Amino acid sequence: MDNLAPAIHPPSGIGDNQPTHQEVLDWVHEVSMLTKPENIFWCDGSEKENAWLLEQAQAQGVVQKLNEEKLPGSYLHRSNPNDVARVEQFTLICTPTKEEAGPTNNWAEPAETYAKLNEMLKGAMEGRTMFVIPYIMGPPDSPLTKVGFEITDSIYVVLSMRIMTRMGTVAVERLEKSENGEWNRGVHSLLDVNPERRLICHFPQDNAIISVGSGYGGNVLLSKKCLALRIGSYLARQQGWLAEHMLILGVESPEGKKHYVAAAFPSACGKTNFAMLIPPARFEGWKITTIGDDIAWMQIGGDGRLYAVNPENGYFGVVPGTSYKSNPNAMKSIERDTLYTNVALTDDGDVWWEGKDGAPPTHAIDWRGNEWTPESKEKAAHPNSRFAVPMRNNPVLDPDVEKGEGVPISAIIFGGRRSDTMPLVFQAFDWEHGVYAGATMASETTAAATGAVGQVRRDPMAMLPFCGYNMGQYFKHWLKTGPRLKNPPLIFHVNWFRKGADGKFLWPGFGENMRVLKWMIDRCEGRGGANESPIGCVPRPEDLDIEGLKEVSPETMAELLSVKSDEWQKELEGQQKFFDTLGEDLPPEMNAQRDKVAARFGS
Ligand code: SAT
Ligand code: MN
Repeated sequence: MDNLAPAIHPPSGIGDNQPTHQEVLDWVHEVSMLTKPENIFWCDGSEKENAWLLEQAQAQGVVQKLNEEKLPGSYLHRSNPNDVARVEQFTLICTPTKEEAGPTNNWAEPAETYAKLNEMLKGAMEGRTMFVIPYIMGPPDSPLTKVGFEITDSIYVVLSMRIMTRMGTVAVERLEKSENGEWNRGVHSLLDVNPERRLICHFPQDNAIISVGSGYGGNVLLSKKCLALRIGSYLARQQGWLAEHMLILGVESPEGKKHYVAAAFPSACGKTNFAMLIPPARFEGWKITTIGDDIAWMQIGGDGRLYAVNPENGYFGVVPGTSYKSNPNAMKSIERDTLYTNVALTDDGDVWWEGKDGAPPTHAIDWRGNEWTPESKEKAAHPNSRFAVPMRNNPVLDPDVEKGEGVPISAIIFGGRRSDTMPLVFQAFDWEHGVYAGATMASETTAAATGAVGQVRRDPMAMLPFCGYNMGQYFKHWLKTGPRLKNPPLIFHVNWFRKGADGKFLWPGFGENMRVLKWMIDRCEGRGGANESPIGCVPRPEDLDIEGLKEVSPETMAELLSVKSDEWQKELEGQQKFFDTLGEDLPPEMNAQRDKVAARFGS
């Protein structure tokens, strides 16, 4: 299913909703003079428009309709096999100085990069349609909400953006009313989907993004990682708020007491699963609700607490491994109105992936479009295959998801995928120690980005690929935010992925993570015991409610909660190495915190 389809010509009443905003018009004109599309399609986000675009996308073979009875309103897209994940090596931060982007980002000089991109974009849309997508990130009435316009020559991007953002008139109206006139300019072109001509470029000073040569989610849905995180984090520092790679969930006790929690995990570490968790039987009466599964924008409220909104309108989740066992709420969400990318197609127009409930089909078409049977060596679905689904499909969507002021955050959780070293959970002693715990986060790499899978890399606050400026400055911004909060959230670190000597996971994860969450809520309410370890407060086995959890023996529990001096010596060395790469921008508090941990270990 090639993305590179010829122009489409809508009937009148579709694609002609041109806004009157002069700056937008000038910019669109400028980009069209450069890229030379056959026509311009002004998106309004309406049902009528979407239905027509879906027809066109099917006719062009960009998407395929799935079985209407099994998966109403759902479609399958296959990306180019060379284009299935984010490409960090081709993701650039273009600030006037290299220093501003910092040592963890790929920097490029803005004027040179614009010149190079303009060269690549010359005539790039000839014979094709240029879509203009107005969208907002954030609830319509939130002070945090941002306006963006994305120009794209991919109909798949338009269909996805309509799911992932609030698209159309709402954005045009918001820009018209805006006091500061701030809006993001995003230009995307598939070019010829050639990995050698693939670049995802951010110009934070200009609030602009240009992405070429890819058709894959995180590279081209410019609202998501590009605006909401990279440009977002840059604006957040300037404007005194936080743009974070965090899910947001609500936890309600049987007595009706509710807390909200924000949690940062690297891509493909189970954020979507955690955000939709179903508590085990032992926790009858407890309810988890979802505000967001990937991104949190947080600001300080009038009462001195941290308030979070989810800027997105849908979920772009990893499909493989999603099942009624791992995430029933996600399964229910993706039974309709879902745009699947790179999963397998069964003979009856259903979808299949590794880890789905039930037996695999005897025959399917795999994510590359090849014949597949259970005997095939190749995977049926790509490990980073995705679903895009409107958040309204989530059976446990939080009722306050549209609240403009956001929801008050009681706890922040950092976590990575670590086979050893990191206990199941610990609590930071205070805000500064919590920032250090986030800053030293590390995780084994996953299929969400191209490159080797399973290597431990530092991924501070899960923002390594998403921070739009100097990481040392980013830590400073976090350090400065704490003292501005009268009632700061408690900060925790979790690791669901610790393994035993036999290489098997020690903790069952998924719904059982409720047990750890419950301890964190206890701590927020001033209850819940813990041991003070050198790395933070670790619950004693008796502090966690593990009733009914037969698969975790007392020995396993002890192993899960253990803090081992030899592993930590190595860990502290790894942290030091990472800190050293940040040079002078690293706030001194970070090394001081590290030294304190070392001292508590007595070394
Ligand atoms: O980057 S994506 O938005 O495609 C998904 C992820 O890596 O979290
Ligand atoms: Mn993510």
